[in-house]
Amino acid sequence: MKKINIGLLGYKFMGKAHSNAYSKLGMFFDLDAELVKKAVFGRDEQWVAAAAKKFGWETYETNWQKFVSRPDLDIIDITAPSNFHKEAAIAAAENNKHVFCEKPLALNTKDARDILAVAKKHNIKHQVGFNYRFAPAIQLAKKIIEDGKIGQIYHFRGNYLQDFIVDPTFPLVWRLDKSVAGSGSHGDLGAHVIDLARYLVGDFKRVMGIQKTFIKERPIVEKMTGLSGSAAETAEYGTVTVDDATIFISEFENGALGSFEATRFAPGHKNDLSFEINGSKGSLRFDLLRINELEYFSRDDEPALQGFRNIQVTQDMHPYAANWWPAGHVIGYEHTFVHEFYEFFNAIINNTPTSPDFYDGMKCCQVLEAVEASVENGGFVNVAEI
Ligand code: SOE
Repeated sequence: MKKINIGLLGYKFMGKAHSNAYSKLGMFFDLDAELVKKAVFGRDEQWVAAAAKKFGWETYETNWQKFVSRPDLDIIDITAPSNFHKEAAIAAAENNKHVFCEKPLALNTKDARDILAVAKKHNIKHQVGFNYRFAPAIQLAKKIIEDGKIGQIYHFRGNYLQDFIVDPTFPLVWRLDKSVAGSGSHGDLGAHVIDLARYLVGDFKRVMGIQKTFIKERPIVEKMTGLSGSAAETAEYGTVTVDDATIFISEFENGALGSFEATRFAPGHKNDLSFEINGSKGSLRFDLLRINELEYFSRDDEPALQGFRNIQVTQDMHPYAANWWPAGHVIGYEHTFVHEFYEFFNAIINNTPTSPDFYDGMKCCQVLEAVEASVENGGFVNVAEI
């Protein structure tokens, strides 16, 4: 059987999620290839060696140029912070590797376009890590919409709420540094909701937003771990250069209206992505905290019996469900990564298109940037002008 050798760049939160997905994929899904966890890259030898051992990678590298040009690697999977995406993705594509890259694809639309151009030139397969598209409930929502069951879409209402930085003494981790992350809640959380809206409703026409950084100075971080970090009690304070919260409204090309909120200042909400879509014939509701469920309201139901029905998306006929457990045995967050990689590797093996690809990654950056331009200059910004 053909082997596909994977190179993983980065080994923290997303590196762990991806490593886990690679381990599970072959056990639950049939792929016409054997996936090999060949090499992991990290700058610090002690840490990357430990991660390689723990996550099951055969080898590790500490020199990224050497890593992306290793002849024994077929794909490069980028899970490093966003400011490294462009350099790494372009170098990998120039070495004719297929590239998977975490979201947001780049710090800005121009960089995203540059990455897309190189990927196209080298004719590699490319995909962006919008993993929530691959929750079975989202796939079912897509099918319901495509089958015309909620009719013409009028509204998309989406939120992504977290609270992990609400404490003003939470340190200045890389996610709060614009030069590393590109933006704050907007690009980290909002990017997922924007992508889901594009996937389910269609392209954005114009946007208008407002952003706020509630806590402008934070203790300088000493050690970063996953999302979090620690600072010395005597630490000096540095400036937060990203948004803590972004809210925007939009009009889609098809005439639907959207409203979006992304914040890390919503106490009680640890990781809560939710949306509602309203159409001429019905509505859909999803909440990540109830990832196995999709709510559907149909105006075609008998009037006296109308109401939101709660579909448990865990039966064999539901997307991906048959690959896991018998009906009703729920799945979770980590399974979305297994599904996205199943699609990515199938596209490589069968030479079919990937989705969401770097074009989708670029389109998301374009919406992010249009919102920022609107915050800066006021009023609506046409997304196509970015
Ligand atoms: C942290 O805010 C984070 O892990 C994001 O980086 C992810 O993309 C999101 O899925 C969950 O929250």
